[in-house]
Parts: sequence; C-alpha cells; structure tokens
Amino acid sequence: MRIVFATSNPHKLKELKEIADSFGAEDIEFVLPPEGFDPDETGTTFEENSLIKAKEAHRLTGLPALADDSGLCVECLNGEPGIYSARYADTPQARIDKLLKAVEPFENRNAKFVCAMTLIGQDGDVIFADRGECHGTIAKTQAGNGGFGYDPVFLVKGKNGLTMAELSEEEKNEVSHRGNALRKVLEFLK
Ligand code: ITT
Repeated sequence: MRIVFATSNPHKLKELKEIADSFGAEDIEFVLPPEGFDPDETGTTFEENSLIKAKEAHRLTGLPALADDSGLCVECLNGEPGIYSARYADTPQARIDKLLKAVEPFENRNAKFVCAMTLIGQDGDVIFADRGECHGTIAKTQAGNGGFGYDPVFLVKGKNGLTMAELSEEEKNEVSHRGNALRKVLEFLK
C-alpha cells in the first residue's frame, strides 16, 4: 500500500519510517508529495492543520495521504508555541533560545509534545484521525544532539533527567508524540 506522507520536514519522514518499521508495517510504502509542497496552515488547532496538509497531499497525488501536525505546548506560556512551533523564530537555535527565555521567570516548566495525525483514503475522505502526546518539562539548558527541533530542551518524563535529544532514536520513537500517534494509525490499518 502506498501512502503519501504530507510533509516537507525530512526529520518527520525519517522518524515515521523508523516507527513503521519497528511496528512491522513493511507492506506500507511512504512517499513524499511533489517538491515545494507547502500548504497554508491556516487552522487554529493541530487537528485542523493536519487535515489541511493531508487534503492537499491527496489532491496533488491522488494517493491515500497521512499528515502530521505537531508542536510543543508549554503550560506557563498558555500552550505556546503550540501550532506555531515551527514559526516561533527563524532558526531551530533561535526557537530554543526564545523558548528558554520565555520560560525563565516561571517555576512551572511542564510541557508536552503533541502530534495530530490525519489519514485520508483513496477517495478523499478522512478515514482515521487521532493524536499522540509526550509529557515532560522544559530544561534550564539544552543538551543532546539527537532528534530535531525542541528536543534538546525537552526533559522526557520518566527518563531520569535526559532530554529527548539525549535518547537513542529507538527510545525517542517509543515514547514520542509521533510514535504514539503513528502506532494508532498503524493499528487502525492492520
Ligand atoms: P510540515 O508542516 O511540512 O510537516 P513542519 O516542521 O512545518 O513540517 P509542523 O507545522 O507540524 O511541521 O511544525 C512542527 C514543529 O514542532 C517542528 O518544526 C518542531 O519545531 C516542533 N516539533 C514537532 N515534533 C517535534 C519533535 O519530535 N521534536 C522536536 N520538535 C518537534
């Protein structure tokens, strides 16, 4: 079965393939939308933006489409950067710096990663949608080189003070919002 994965983020694709492989979903081939794929994310929720991306990838390819809209929600920032995580500042490092500064005055550093996935079938209808979450706190300083995005400042609950970027790929995929969301999609497809 071929499914177009509605993203232009290579990190997401890499993780998606690793998670699908470890689930044993070898019969699914994930392909990318045409180059330049960049629909306007005009939704106000992860779910809405995920649907926008899946619909556009299906429109362009005619294939079943899966989209991932994700981000980091920080309690003391009223859920920000949230759906604006990719647009919070210009570069990955600037986004981390801005986040650490914003959280600095607060004692409560609780946060969660969220991933909303939407699967659209061959005929263009939504056939499955769900979300995965991963809970933790924002670190005082960044650590680790794995993963991407905000991983170096996200201390994963239950992982002894390690950031997401200090976990192995397998460990991240086991606990991550993306892993939790994708395994629900793959269970549905099974
Ligand atoms: P596409 O829309 O093309 O899929 P994107 O990166 O713009 O790519 P999103 O709009 O869903 O995707 O924004 C997700 C952002 O949230 C991402 O760029 C990171 O800043 C952050 N993020 C999501 N998942 C993450 C993860 O596993 N680790 C660290 N940061 C993550």
